[in-house]
Amino acid sequence: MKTIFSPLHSGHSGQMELIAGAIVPGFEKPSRAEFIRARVESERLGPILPPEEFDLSAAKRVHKADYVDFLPTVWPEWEKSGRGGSAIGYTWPTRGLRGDVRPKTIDALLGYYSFDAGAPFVKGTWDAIKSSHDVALTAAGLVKGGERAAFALCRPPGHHAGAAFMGGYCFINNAAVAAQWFRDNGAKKVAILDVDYHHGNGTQEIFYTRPDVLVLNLHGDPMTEYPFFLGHADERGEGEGEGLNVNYPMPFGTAWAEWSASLEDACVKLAAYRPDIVVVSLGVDTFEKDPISQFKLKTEDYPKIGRRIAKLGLPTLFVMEGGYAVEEIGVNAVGVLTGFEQG
Ligand code: 6XA
Ligand code: ZN
Repeated sequence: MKTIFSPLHSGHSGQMELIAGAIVPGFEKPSRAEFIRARVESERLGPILPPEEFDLSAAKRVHKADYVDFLPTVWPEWEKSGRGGSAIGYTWPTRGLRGDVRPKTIDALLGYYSFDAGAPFVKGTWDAIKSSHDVALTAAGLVKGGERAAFALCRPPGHHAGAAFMGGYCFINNAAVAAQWFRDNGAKKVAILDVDYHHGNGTQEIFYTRPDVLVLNLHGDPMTEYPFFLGHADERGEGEGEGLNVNYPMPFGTAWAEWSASLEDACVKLAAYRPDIVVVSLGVDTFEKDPISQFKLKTEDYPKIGRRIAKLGLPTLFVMEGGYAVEEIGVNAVGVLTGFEQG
């Protein structure tokens, strides 16, 4: 399997984040991608190739154009305002406030275009976002070109980013952009299987009323886990998308026996949908030693995930999402991929 990777991810570095009442160095850091790249090499998964450059037209098919156009302006505007550090919003248009009026200053716009303080910008952030998007589309191109699978080693991740908002380390929803690109390039139906520990609220929002993209999400129950405000089992899609959003919220402490039962159910539903392509939002923060997560998957479980996905027998694009136990992130992520190749 080929891996697409860009060194430009590393400019998105040194961000601070607000978590559990403290400002701390960002968990979503460059070494994550480097550990995965090193493991791809040492396991000889296949060649590691740079992305091609794509314009933002595919991104604007799933995100609002004004949101996409805002992203490259953030750091220049922040610098103009005389500040360094991390550009983060601090006021959000929640219930009872006007979310329909676009404000004017950078602080206000950062709040307007986000749902939390979890997507900070530094100087290299836009170039990293754009490269991550290019990585996903380049890998999608390989799958469309006939490869059985490809690995988009995306950083920053994407699944929390919605049509017009960032959050949770995510800016452009790489998996959603790739799914849309497949639709626009011949695929009639696409399925997105999100195995990251956190609910992919952005992906759900983007495709919620769509009949042509099935979204399946396995994740920590939002009653007690981030992103808290989406990801319940009764969210099943709407209108033409009715029945085509499937959530598997699971409690803290979930280990392979229960988690794999959800995966099995998701795979059965996925197969019944008969998509042309599968996009896997591949997070490995389900790992027992993940510093911000509460599931109990073990290193030996990750190849089994890959083998189950391989059994679907469908062209598959793996898009990297979360995972913060940096020492093991490469072993676990590449474990899924080698499991797929053996399956
Ligand atoms: C709270 C935690 C963000 C989790 C991001 C993640 N700021 N999503 O891993 O998949
Ligand atoms: Zn996650």
